[in-house]
Amino acid sequence: MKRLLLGLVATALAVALPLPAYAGGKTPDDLRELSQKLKVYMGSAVDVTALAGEADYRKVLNREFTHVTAENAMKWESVEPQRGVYTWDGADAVVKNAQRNRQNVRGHTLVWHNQLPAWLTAGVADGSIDAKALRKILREHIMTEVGRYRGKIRAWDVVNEIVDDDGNRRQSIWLTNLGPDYIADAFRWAHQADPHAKLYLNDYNLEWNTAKINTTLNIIKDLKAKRVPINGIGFQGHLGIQYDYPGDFPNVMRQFTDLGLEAAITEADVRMVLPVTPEKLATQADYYQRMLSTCVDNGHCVEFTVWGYTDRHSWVPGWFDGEGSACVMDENLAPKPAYKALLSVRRK
Ligand code: 9MR
Repeated sequence: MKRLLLGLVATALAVALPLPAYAGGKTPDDLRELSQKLKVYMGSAVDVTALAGEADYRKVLNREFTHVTAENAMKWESVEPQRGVYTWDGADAVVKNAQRNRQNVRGHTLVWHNQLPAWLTAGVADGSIDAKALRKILREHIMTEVGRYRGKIRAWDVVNEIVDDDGNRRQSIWLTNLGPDYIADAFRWAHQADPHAKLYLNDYNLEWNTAKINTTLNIIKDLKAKRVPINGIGFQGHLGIQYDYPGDFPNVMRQFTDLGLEAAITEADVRMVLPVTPEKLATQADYYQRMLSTCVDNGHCVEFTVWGYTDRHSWVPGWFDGEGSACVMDENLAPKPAYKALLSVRRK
């Protein structure tokens, strides 16, 4: 009888107690703990000036993240501003800081149409660099940069934004001078320079733009058929709450991982038209959470990187008039609802 009563009390208690907030156990304290729990790297782009000069920025970066990408410091104009004159300080600082803080590194980016050094674009424009010379210069660039960080970079964005929004291959100096094979060449050279790095194709609007998706899928199939060493697909993940959430993203990601690639969300941010309101922050939180869930649920998506973790250092206000607040922490590094929403994501 006593036992029965105890049992009844226990049952009543069990019913009365609120359900635990999360089925997967206690909520992680920070993104680093979440990363371990999800088995997905949690990354951030790094502003090298802030890394060097702002102790609070550095502290939070190193506490929260298990993966980093140099926001600008590894781009061609940063590492070779004059022909043959290399400036590795910023890039080295990111890699060194990562090694000290158990962070993996994404190398960004080897072949792009933006942030090229002036000597290169001018030389191509005035004809002093012809196609043959350009191909040699590209090879040299890839071998030098990838070689320098051999063994220290988990994944490279080998080619960035090579398809236009209309689904055509982008008419960059690479395509127009070297023809479409520059892509295969770039992957092969990168592989030669660091055989263990994962080699990615990275692009924006790839979460939803059908024309871009289809062309990119075809490029990858073609590369695979030619046994070109491509390992990953990067979805940049630049979203804005004034646009509908790209609800088909899980299927899109699946189409790519079905080709045998790993996936990463490489530059996530969710901007809004200012001013900030609690409603907008709630929508933003939902977008961030859905993006991370898409990665986690896919099973082949290994990294979720935000394009800057704090509104103090974000590319958004400088690029979109009247927009901002795109990051998971505010200017004072206080967590926004989006940060908490990320912490609540679990593997199914
Ligand atoms: O965040 C970067 C910003 O500081 C630079 O001024 C800009 C120049 O092109 O590049 C930004 O980063 C871009 C990234 O390298 C590639 N995908 C789009 C990112 C936002 O523009």
